[in-house]
Amino acid sequence: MKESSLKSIKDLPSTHVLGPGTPTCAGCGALGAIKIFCDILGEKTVFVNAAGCMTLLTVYPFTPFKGSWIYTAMASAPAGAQGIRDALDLLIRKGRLKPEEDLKVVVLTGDGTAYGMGLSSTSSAIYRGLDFIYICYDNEGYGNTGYQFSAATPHAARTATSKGPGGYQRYKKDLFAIWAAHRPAYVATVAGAEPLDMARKIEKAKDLKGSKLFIAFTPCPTGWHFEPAKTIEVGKLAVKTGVWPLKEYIDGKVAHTRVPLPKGKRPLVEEYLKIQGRFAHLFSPTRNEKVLEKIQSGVDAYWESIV
Ligand SMILES: Cc1ncc(C[n+]2csc(CCOP(=O)(O)OP(=O)(O)O)c2C)c(N)n1
Ligand code: SF4
Ligand SMILES: [Mg+2]
Repeated sequence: MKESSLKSIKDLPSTHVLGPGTPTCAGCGALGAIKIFCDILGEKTVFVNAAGCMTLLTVYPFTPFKGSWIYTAMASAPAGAQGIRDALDLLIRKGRLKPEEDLKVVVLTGDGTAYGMGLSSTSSAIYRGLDFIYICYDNEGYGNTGYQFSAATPHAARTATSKGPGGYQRYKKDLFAIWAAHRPAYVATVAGAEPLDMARKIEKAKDLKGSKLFIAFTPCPTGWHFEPAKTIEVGKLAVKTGVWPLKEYIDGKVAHTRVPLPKGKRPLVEEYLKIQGRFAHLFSPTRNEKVLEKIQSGVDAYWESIV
């Protein structure tokens, strides 16, 4: 695998595919992450977009995506992608489309679809070896419908459907492990707050044949209850505290692309939690040491298991 030509964030291409005037909330982390995907993948793309906040970017007859865009139901985006891939292959085989005019098929969904409703059709698509890119922007809840919990919601977070004193009682699914277990061409976790790491991974994977999957950590000021100006800070803290590991799966192996400082030197997870209103009940009116300790030890155990 050749070394990335991207040495700093100044090297990132900007095609300004997405920009001001888009109908998302101020500080939307998903928008920033998707812009980087668009900039690196270029215009020769078909976005297959399941219902979610990012669907609102396209309001007929306008779209900020420079390639093509199609809407699908939450459960069936990879099935839609299969149809488009088959149609493109057929057109090329019949000589009605030149191979150099081929388009990349890119599924774009939120975590509600990727971790839950669309997991079955995704599993089947990877199993069939569908040549596509799947981008999940993970805002850890059903943002578009008022921020209900999803299978990506972290333990103890408050959402519109986990308002009780303890917040969400279940645990976030390990989607990276689920996808990697299918042995696809590529899987990565990325974060909008770490654009260079993200851009290098997209650049590395975009021309691989087969299923290529990205789970993008995308803070959501509206659902997570923090100031829109803090989106990057929240994202960076998730990486620095070890909450969001940056890693990739390729050729059957998992490698971490960023390893946080060792325990004792890295910031405590509570630095990340306390700047978000969805975890405010862990700090006020009294600190919930038991839950804070449980979350911290879960993160520590993860890094002990791999370093
Ligand atoms: C089968 C189905 N159930 C419910 C909805 C309503 N709905 C539209 S968007 C959405 C939330 C999707 O959550 P996610 O995939 O995480 O994307 P986000 O809204 O967070 O961007 C829901 C539940 C729907 N479109 N289809
Ligand atoms: S609810 Fe969250 S993910 Fe959706 S547009 Fe607003 S900030 Fe972005
Ligand atoms: Mg979501």
